[in-house]
Amino acid sequence: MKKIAFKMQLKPGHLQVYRQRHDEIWPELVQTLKAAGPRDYSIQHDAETDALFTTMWCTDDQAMEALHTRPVMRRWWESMASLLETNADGSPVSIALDTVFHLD
Ligand code: RM4
Repeated sequence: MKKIAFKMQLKPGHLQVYRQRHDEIWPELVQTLKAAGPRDYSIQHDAETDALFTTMWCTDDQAMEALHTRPVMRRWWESMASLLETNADGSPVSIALDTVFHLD
């Protein structure tokens, strides 16, 4: 398994709605995410910059890549577009973060 870390950018003033959307995450999306294999998936918010730091353990790179084309993922991203900085294709802007220390 490998650890994946990246950051996304929340648009200012949208934390409450962003949190609520995840509290009410679609069961179909949860199933699709779990089937792709990430474990211990979490998103942390930096109140100073509105950056969203995301970490997860990944078992299958290809399944994770394939997630990006799944209709439910595309619909979720579409529903998130007013909250997050997005790319032209609607996916959230995701900047990879390098691990510089890990104590197991
Ligand atoms: C995030 C973003 C990610 C998605 C999670 C569940 O805000 O849309 O791409 O994996 O929600």
